[in-house]
Amino acid sequence: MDEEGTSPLVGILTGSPSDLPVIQQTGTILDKLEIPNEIQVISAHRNPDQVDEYARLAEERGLKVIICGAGLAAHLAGAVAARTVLPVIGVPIWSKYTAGMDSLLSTVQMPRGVPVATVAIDGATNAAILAAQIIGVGDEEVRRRLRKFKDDLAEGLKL
Ligand code: RP5
Repeated sequence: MDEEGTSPLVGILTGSPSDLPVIQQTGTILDKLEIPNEIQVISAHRNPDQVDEYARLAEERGLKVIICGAGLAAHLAGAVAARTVLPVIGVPIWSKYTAGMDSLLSTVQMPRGVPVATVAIDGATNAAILAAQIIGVGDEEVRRRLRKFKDDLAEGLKL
C-alpha cells in the first residue's frame, strides 16, 4: 500500500539497483495512467526466497500483473511466472557484454506452458502500457485513459 492506502495493481520487480534508471520508466508511465504500482529490487539469483514469496503472495495481495526487469542471465521473469497465474511481462535490460541479447533471450525463450510476455530490450515504457492494457480489458476507465494516451501520442507526445 502507498501513503494514500492504495493497494498496487502492478508489481514491478527488478534484479538490481543498477536496473532502476530503466525500470523506473515503467512506474512513471503507470503513474501517468493512474494505475497503482510498486517497485521492488529483488534478484532471482541473489534473493531467490524473496522472489518465491513475492510471486506466491502476489494474487492474494491484489496484484493483477507483474513486470520483471533483469539483465544478463535474466531469470527473474521466468522465476516469477513459474510461481503465479498472473500475467508476467519481462523487460530485458541492456547489458554491455552482448548489447542486451543475453537478457532478451533468457527472458523470452520460456519453455512451453510458462509464458513471459517479453517487450524490447529496455522496453520499460511498453511494459507499462501493456500492463495497463491487460488491466483495461476489465476496466473501462483504464481503457479511456489509454485512448487518451494514444491520442496524445498521435499529437506528438514524447516518451
Ligand atoms: C541482473 O544482473 C540485474 O538485473 C542486472 O541487470 C545485472 C547486473 O546487476 P549488478 O551486478 O549491477 O547488481 O541480475
